[in-house]
Amino acid sequence: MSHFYFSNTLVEKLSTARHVVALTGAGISAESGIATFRGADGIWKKLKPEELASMETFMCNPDLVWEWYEYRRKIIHNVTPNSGHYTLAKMEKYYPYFSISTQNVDGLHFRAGNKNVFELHGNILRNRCVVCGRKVNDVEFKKGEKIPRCECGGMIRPDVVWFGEMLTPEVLYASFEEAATADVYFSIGTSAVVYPAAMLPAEAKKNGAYVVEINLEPTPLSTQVDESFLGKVGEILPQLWQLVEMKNNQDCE
Ligand code: BJW
Ligand code: ZN
Repeated sequence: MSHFYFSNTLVEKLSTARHVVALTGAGISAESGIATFRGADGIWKKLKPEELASMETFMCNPDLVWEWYEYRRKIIHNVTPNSGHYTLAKMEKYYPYFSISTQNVDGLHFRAGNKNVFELHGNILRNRCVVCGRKVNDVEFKKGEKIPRCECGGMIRPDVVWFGEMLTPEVLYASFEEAATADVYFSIGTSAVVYPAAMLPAEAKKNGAYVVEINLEPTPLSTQVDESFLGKVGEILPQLWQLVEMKNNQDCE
């Protein structure tokens, strides 16, 4: 376990902030055992999911896309949240206003106990009809079987956001609102290359938030933030939060 140095400024800002927001990406779930998309061992190195996660591929080859999602669902089903997720759950309890805008579709923030979560790219555990949009939860697909169909005849697809598709407007609007009003904004475990999510930290900064990045490696965002920590979120965030809790306990004495 590495030990990190945190500035007094950051600890002070976190202990006095009223509104804290975190943008999260695949990196926060990596320590739970879910592969990231673009990191060193990212799944997209082998499978080119930029192509898999598209309506075009789904329409041409729905079996392949369903197979990929069923594979990932099984993994997600068998993992648990990690210390990064649990620290964000503690933070939600502490602040008057706290939210997460997540690009992850794995639902682990909810499983860790967070309630105020905006799922920018949907949720892999849900499905919907490509024709009428009806939400369908319990469908299974096994290799070699027919693609699940809705009552209306349309194909069922995972309820996630693929490239070229609009994010749910209410979720996107709320995430921008949260960014624009945050005192401290975290960008955690995201390569910050997928838009419009990648615009959120800049929106926060423009509106006066103190912006903090946590990632294994530098990203296009790193030079724009107030503080950048290179390492595992499951180590950095609990250590930082412990300092904030210690400071608050001292201030109460
Ligand atoms: C750790 C760690 C540890 C590891 N601790 N860190 C503006 C400019 C340019 C392009 C566009 C633009 N606006 C829109 C676009 C197009 C496109 C886009 O962004 N393309 C770019 C790639 C160039 N965007 C879209 O199409 C979006 N829609 C849209 O904009 O609609 C409007 C519109 C529509 C039509 C016409 C015109 C406008 C939709 C984007 C949907 C993205 N969907 C996916 C798949 C979701 C479903 C699924 O899961 O299957 O979302 S793609 C994939 O990338 C997934 C992720 O949520 C997303 C982001 O990835 P993330 O989370 O950052 O993961 P990684 O793997 O990239 O990074 C992990 C990081 O963690 C790494 O940095 C590691 O170092 C780090 N890490 N372990 C800390 N332990
Ligand atoms: Zn339908």
